[in-house]
Amino acid sequence: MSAAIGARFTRALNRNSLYLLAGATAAVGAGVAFNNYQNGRRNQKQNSPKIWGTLAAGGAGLHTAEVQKSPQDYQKVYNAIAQKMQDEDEYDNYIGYGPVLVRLAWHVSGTFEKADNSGGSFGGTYRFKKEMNDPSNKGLQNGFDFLGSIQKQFPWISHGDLFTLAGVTAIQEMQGPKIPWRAGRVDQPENTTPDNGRLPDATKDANYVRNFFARMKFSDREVVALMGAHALGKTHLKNSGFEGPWGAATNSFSNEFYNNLLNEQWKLESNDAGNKQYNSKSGFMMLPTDMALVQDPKYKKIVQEYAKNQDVFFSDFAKVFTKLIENGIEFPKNIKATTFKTLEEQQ
Ligand code: FMI
Repeated sequence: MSAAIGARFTRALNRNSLYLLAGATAAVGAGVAFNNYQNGRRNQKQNSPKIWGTLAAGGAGLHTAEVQKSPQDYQKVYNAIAQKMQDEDEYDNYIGYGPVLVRLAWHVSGTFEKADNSGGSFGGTYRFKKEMNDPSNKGLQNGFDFLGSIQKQFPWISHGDLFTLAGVTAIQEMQGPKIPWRAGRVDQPENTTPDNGRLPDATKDANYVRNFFARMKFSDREVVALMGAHALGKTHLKNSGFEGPWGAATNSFSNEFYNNLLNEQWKLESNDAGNKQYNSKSGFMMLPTDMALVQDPKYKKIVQEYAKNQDVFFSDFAKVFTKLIENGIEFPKNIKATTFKTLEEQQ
C-alpha cells in the first residue's frame, strides 16, 4: 500500500470511529452513567461496559486511536517542547519543566479504570476544570500552561497526544530511555471527565500501593519501575503537603531513587504541614509510599536489582511508561510507534 493510500485509509477509519464515539457520548449524555465514583469506589450497579463494548472497532470497550499526521510532524512537536524546556530552564529553581511534564503525563493517564475503560489519557480531559482542580493535581497547571504555546503552534494535536508526548519528550531530554510513542488519542467532551479521587494517596503502605496499581493492571515489577521516576523533580509543600527532592540529580533520569532508598539513613519526621515523610542527612526525602518499596520484601528485591543495574531499569521503565500512557487505548495496526530523536542527536 502506498503512503498516500495508507493515509486515506486511516482517515476513513477515523471518521467511522469518530461517529461511533459520538454515539457513546450521546448515550452517556442521555443519562447512562458509566463513570460514577464515590470516594474513589466504583458504583457497580451503574457500570455499563456494554456501551463501550458495542462501540470500539475491535477490543472490549477500548478507545480506538486515530492518526492523521506523519512521524515527522510529531518529531516537530517533540522538538518544540524540548527547545522550550531548554529556553525556560529557570523553572522551579533551575530544575526545569521536565519533571512536572512527566508527572502531568502520569496523572492524565493514572485516572484509567479497567472495569469500564473510563479515564486515562485518551480523551485529554485534564483540560477541563473538574480534573484540573482535583487536589491530587495541584502544581500540574504549570505543566499545562507550559504546553499552551505548543498547542497553539500545533493546533491539530489532541490534548491526550500532547500530554503524553510531552512526558516522553521530558524523559528523553533528561537522558532517560527512548520511549516509542503512538499517536491517535482523540479529545472527548467534558462529560467524560473522570471524577476526582482516582489517583493514589502518598501517605499509604505497600498493600495500598499494590492494590491501587493492580486497578490499572500493573505488576509489582512495573510498580517499582514506575516509581523510579521519583528520581526527578521534588515534592512541594504547597502542592502535596510534602517537601524536598528524592535525590541530587533532579533533572537527570537515572536509577538514583533506588540507590538512595537503600543507602541513605532515613528518619521519619513531621514536616511543616504536619505530614510524615522520611528525611535523610543529605537533604533528600521519601514519601511513605516510596519507603513501602523497601519495607515490602517482594518490592525490595526489585529495588535492589534496579539499584545495581540501570540498564534493566531503563528498559523496564520504557515499557511500563508506554503501558501507562496507552492504557485503555486500542491502536489499529497501521498506527506505528515513533521513536523520537533527542535535540542533541539532531545536531
Ligand atoms: Fe509521583 N509524586 N507519585 N509519580 N511524581 C510527586 C511528584 C512527582 C506519588 C506522589 C507524588 C508516580 C507515582 C506516584 C513524579 C512521577 C511519578 C509528588 C510531589 C507526590 C506527592 C508533588 C508536588 O509537587 O508536591 C504517588 C505516591 C501518589 C500519587 C504515586 O503513586 C509515577 C507513576 C510517576 C511517573 C512515572 C514526578 C516526575 C514528580 C516530580 C514533579 C515535580 O514537579 O517536580
